[in-house]
Amino acid sequence: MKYILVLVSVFCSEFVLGQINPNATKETQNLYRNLLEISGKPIFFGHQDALSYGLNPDKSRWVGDKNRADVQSVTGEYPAVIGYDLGRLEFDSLNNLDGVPFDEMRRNIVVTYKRGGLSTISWHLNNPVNPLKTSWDKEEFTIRRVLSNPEKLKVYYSWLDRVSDFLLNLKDKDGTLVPVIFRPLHEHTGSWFWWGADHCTPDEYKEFWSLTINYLLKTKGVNNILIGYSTDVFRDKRHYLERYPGNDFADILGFDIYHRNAPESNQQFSAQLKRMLSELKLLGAENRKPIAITETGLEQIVVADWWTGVLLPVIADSGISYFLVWRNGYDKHYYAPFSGQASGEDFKKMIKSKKVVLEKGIRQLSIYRNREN
Ligand code: BMA
Repeated sequence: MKYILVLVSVFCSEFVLGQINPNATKETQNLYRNLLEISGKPIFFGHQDALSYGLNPDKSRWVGDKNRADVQSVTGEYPAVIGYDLGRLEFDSLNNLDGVPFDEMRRNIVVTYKRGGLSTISWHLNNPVNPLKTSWDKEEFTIRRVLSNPEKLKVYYSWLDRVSDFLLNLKDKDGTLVPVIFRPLHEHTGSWFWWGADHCTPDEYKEFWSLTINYLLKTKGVNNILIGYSTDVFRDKRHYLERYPGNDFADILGFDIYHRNAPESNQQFSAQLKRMLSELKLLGAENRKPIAITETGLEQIVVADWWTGVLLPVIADSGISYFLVWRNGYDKHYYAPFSGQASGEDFKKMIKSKKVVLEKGIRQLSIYRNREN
């Protein structure tokens, strides 16, 4: 019996090889294993802030309506993946940087888990060197200054304490911790955030990243997160890995890419996405990590058949676990169809293809269960 147990545990630990946190909760380990196993067959559709606000047919905003989501009013189903952002959790703010109450966020993450869906969390945090400045205010060499100044580092750790509290409070009624993807310090191949490429060296970025992850996982014992690493557009494998902190510090490999200047750039976008996906697929396979398009979208979806005409042909066999489109913020800034929006029919066509799924598709796959049994 003992022998069998040892064998089973060896097999299991080998099976989750690639996941960085050996102390991850059972549900979090299952999630990792299932994402690897499903590997994009089917792909999960995700939408940022889907349950928090959106647009009415006349493009005025709705905010905080219970059980409402734009994709749901188009298809009858909630997205499979929902994105959230913790920006402003650093302070005593009740709402995040886009006005979403943190309490509501917490509740929606649990509701999504109960529904069998997945939540992913980014963090547009302010600047620890000067907390009045946002992610987009580029104080010179913030990371270097935080790493070399114990006072600033203390500020940053106090912010991570708040993030840990938030994550460790994601519990269902039985007290089970809800697994989520945490995706910090994103789009770092670009330079629009203070942690971006022009504002720190690769070594500084990596050190800052590993300090962050070690603090969350080891010091704070946040065992219900998978860590997402996501660049912005990258030139090649070398560029993708230039600031990669190593296989012990990231669970999911992804990138963010937006389609701009459509329809003129349709071909160009497809070609670029195709190249990046084929490189990501190799990286995922080499490192045994699930892969994803962690953010994408065409603002205002000005191409009515964008979903099946531009996106789907490129992603269909890419092996990505999910793609997440950005938020339906206001009349000129939206990325998912809402009732009356011109790409709605085409979006439904994409879901009909079964290559991309919403709420029902992800629920059937029981991503938090050990599906071997
Ligand atoms: C950006 C825009 C901003 C928003 C930020 C963080 O892409 O949507 O309006 O504040 O993301 O969600």
